[in-house]
This record gives sequence, C-alpha cells and structure tokens, in this order.
Amino acid sequence: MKYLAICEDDLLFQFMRKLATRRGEVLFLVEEEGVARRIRRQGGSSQWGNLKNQSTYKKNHLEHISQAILFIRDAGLRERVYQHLRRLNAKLPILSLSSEQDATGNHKDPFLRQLPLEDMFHEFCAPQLLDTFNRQKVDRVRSLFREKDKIHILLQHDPDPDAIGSALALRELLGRNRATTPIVTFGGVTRPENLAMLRLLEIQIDRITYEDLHQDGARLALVDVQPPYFGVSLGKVDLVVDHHPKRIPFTARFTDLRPHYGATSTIFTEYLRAGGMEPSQRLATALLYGIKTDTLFLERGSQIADLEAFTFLYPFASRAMITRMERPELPREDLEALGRALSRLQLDDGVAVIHMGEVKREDVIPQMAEFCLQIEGVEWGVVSGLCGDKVVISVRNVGYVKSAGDIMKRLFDEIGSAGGHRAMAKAVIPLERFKERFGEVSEKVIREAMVPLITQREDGND
Ligand SMILES: [Mn+2]
Repeated sequence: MKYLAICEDDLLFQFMRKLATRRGEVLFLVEEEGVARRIRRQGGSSQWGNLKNQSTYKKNHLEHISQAILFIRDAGLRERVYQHLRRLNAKLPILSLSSEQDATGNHKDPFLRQLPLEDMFHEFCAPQLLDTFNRQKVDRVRSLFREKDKIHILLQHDPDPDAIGSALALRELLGRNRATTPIVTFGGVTRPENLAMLRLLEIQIDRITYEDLHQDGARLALVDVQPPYFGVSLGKVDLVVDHHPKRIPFTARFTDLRPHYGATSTIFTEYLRAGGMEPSQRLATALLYGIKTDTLFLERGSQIADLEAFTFLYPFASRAMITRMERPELPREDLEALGRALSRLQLDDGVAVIHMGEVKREDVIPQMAEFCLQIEGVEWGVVSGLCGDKVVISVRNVGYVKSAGDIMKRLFDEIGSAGGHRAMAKAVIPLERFKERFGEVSEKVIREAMVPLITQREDGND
C-alpha cells in the first residue's frame, strides 16, 4: 500500500505517525517547504509544491499511489486538489477529512469518502471526555460523606424502577450497606411490577417521616427526584442526581442533573463504569430495568447514552428476573372478571375487545391487552375497565398494522387524554364525559367505536 497524504501542515502527520514513519508507506504532499522539512525531520517522507497546479501531481509520479488522504481546510483548495487527483486517476480511492459536513462538493463519486472532523470527535474524543467527567463526579460523590455518617437515600413518593436502581447504585458506589445507607420514601411502592422488583431483587425500601429525615445527624441524598418535588424544606441536602429538568431552584452540596438523559440509572451506570466497577447481577438487573421502564424500552426520550448504558449492563443482568418483574401476579378478582370476559370473547377481523367492568387495579388493564395478543388469531387487543370515575382503555397490537396511538387520539383525545405509539396506546376518560359522548360504557360501545377504525383499509385519504 502506498498512500499520498495532502495537507497544509503536519497535523495529519501526527495523527498517522505510526504508519507515516514506516519507510515509503506514506508520502506527504504539502504546499510549504518548511512543513515538508518538518515532516522529514520527524522521519516521514514529503514533497512540496503548489497544490493548485496539476504539474505538482504529475511531477510526483502519483500513478503508483494506491490511496489518497486529504486534510485541507480551505474548501476551494480542497475541491481543486480533488479534481487534480481525479484527472490523474479516475478510480483513486480518496478519503477527505474536513471540518464541514458534506464538504467536498456534491460528488456522486463511489471512490470518495468524506469524514467530517466532528464525527471523529464524536466517536473518539467525546467518550473520553465524558468518562473523565464521570470519574471526577464519582470522586466528588465519595468525598461528600464521612465513614461514620448515616445516609438516607430519599426517593419520590411511589418509587419506580429507575429510582430504585439508582439508589442501589449509589449505595454500591459508596461501598455501603442497608444499615448505614437505607433507601427511604415518605410514601410507598404501589405498582405491582415495582413490588415484584423489590421482592425478586431483595431490596428494602423503608418508610420515613419528615421528622426522622436527619435523625442522629443523618445525611440526605436524593436520586431521580429534586428537593422542590416534596413541597417542604428537606433541610440540608448533600446530593441530587436526576434526569428531570430543574424547574424550581434548590441548593445541594452536590448536584448532577442531566435532563437530556432518559433515566437516572443511565447516569449511575456511567458512574460505575468510570469508577471501574463491575455491577453485580442484582445491581445490573435493577439499573437495566430502570432504564427500560423510564425510556419505554429505549423509545421515549432516550439518548445514545441510555443505549450505551443498556448495552453495558445487559450481559451482567438477569433477563429471566426482568421478565418476572414485568409479569407480576394479578389480583384474583380481576382475573375472574377476565375469565368471564374471555368466555364470551368474539373476534372481529382479529380484534379482541374486552370490557372488564370495575377493576381493582388499573395496571391490570394494559396487562390484559397484552395478554390478548397471545390468543390465537388475535392481532389487536382492546381492553377497557372502570377505575373509580375514569374509563381506562388499553390497546395493543402486533405492530405491523395501523398505529394504535393515532386511533386512540382520534377517538378519545377530545374527551380525555389519549395517546401512545404504533403498537401500544392508552386512553383515560372521565366517566361522565364518556357517557355524554357514547351513552354508556360497554363492550358493545367500545367495539362499535374502535373496530371500524382498526379494520378500515387505508385508502390514501385516510
Ligand atoms: Mn427516572
């Protein structure tokens, strides 16, 4: 291989040093004699000449060159050099580094590759910068507390997997245990998936009262939440790590807010990596589940950072446990209601519609909609139920059909809140408003409203 490198100074030489100082491998063609000499002094081979003149290229016997690399900042000059090279050899492979996107004109040239410098930065420098940044954060977090301090890790009122995973990670990062660093909340975990998470991963969350927050000089750390959320003064706060935007000002000794991240667990995963720590299966599972639920499986507001954290955690985590968290046990009464509904289930064009009547727990409804997809011949599951004075409707489909979110928005957005995406959607409508529009809440009404929209062919004017 023989490379020709055309550039304005010796920066490219520094980048390619290892390759460039191997005898005869790379010839640097530059405009100034001084630069050419500098490259030669450092062990490279170089020529110099006016880059604008065709004769410069002829003189240097470029017919033996197998590839060319251009690093020329001036767009006009870059274009001219490119044209000269093409004239010499129509199929010479050329790599052009440049500071702009789409820099070397608009060539449909299969033998030209353009690489913007910002891509190089993104790929190679940005991760290093982030890692040292995280390393510094970890150092700071560890310096916040003294060994004898008790630390309360305070979560929101109904802690979710992202908060729980983050709390575990913080404890791990500090090398502490439950006795010295309990995870606390003023409320309690209610969602069945989250309760399953606590049970399966053997995580304890203690209920605390406002008065006990700083008992015996206990320190206070908040993850996945910020002090103003609580609506009362929390006293001195040592640490806040969160991915929600800062809407109301607050003070804490250490703050790391990254509103462009999909999950706080992503921040803690980066901390662990920067600290050179390999997560245990328990911790990796908790963090992975935190990222998964907060980003709706990396779909909602997720970032490359979330994806990278997810990829890092995946081999350490237990997939079986996550599956068990996602399919928690159901209340018997609700299952019985489902059984009755299933016994009279009728399918229209692959659409299963079930109205469960009053349900004990709202989350049973989406779980049932999910379950419908496992019934032979079902492509759409529509399940509704009454929760207090709200009508809740959940829709799931197999994914390669119409968008569930669009249909729900069209039908229910005016009278309640409705939305979702292609394969999963939800509507919550005040009972009164539902009755005003549809008369009553029944399987028949929901079927008649939804099935035509689902089964109607897309004819272009839709
Ligand atoms: Mn979160």
